[in-house]
Amino acid sequence: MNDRQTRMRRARTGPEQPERRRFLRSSLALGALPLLGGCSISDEPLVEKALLQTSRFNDLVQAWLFDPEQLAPTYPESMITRPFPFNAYYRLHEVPQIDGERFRLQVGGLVADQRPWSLADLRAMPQTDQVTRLICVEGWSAIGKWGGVRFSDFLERIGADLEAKYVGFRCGDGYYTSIDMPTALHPQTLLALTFDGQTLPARYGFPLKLRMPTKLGYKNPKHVEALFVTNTYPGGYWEDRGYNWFGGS
Ligand SMILES: Nc1nc2c(c(=O)[nH]1)N[C@H]1C(S)=C(S)[C@@H](COP(=O)(O)O)O[C@H]1N2
Ligand SMILES: [Mo]
Repeated sequence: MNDRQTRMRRARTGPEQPERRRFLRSSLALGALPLLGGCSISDEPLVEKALLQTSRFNDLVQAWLFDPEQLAPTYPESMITRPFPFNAYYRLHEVPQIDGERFRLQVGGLVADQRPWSLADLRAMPQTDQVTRLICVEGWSAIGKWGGVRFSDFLERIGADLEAKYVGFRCGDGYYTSIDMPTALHPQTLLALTFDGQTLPARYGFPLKLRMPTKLGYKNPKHVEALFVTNTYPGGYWEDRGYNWFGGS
């Protein structure tokens, strides 16, 4: 078999990582060039459109590269970053103070059981925790320990359509984001109720944060109040302002 045949076969049967990386690099270059060719740099709407198309193409490539069984690194508790950084689109004193007693998580869209969930209901589900690294595009990363309900367990429990494309999130501070279903079902994706063994503090997203070590910080919504399963692209706060939607790390 010649090189080209081997490559094509790998592409069909699921290539190993270096092959995938090379594909990623060349496809990004190929994706950008024809789109940008032929418009002057002063043609801003066109350039923006081309960049957006490239970013959406990048989403497809990242979704294709995503391995639902590949685990993100975990760390010993001694490596937890203290103090753990806070980040949001506003400053620390503006963090929403949510009443845990009155809190109900709303569940909607392509979901059989749309009953809202109290914190006690969520705490009664099987709990797990993990020490993982959060990577923020602003140029920092930090290791933390989050505990809570495995999100795949939760989605199964509410009778979510697991064939749907997206899970969208609305937050108590006006933030919103959405993720692909394969990432929602990843074994390390947690509906986090605790941080460092304690009730999730307000600054880290009380009462609920969706924690995914396979995605960049901005994809991890804090103060989650509602989630919905859908086939309609829901976007996100930073995604609608130009951040890449898939946002894998
Ligand atoms: N509700 C909400 N969730 C959010 C954000 C936000 O502003 N509001 N910022 C995101 C970004 S950009 C990052 S890096 C992480 C920071 O989480 P931390 O404060 O626990 O470090 O939260 C993410 N989730
Ligand atoms: Mo971030």
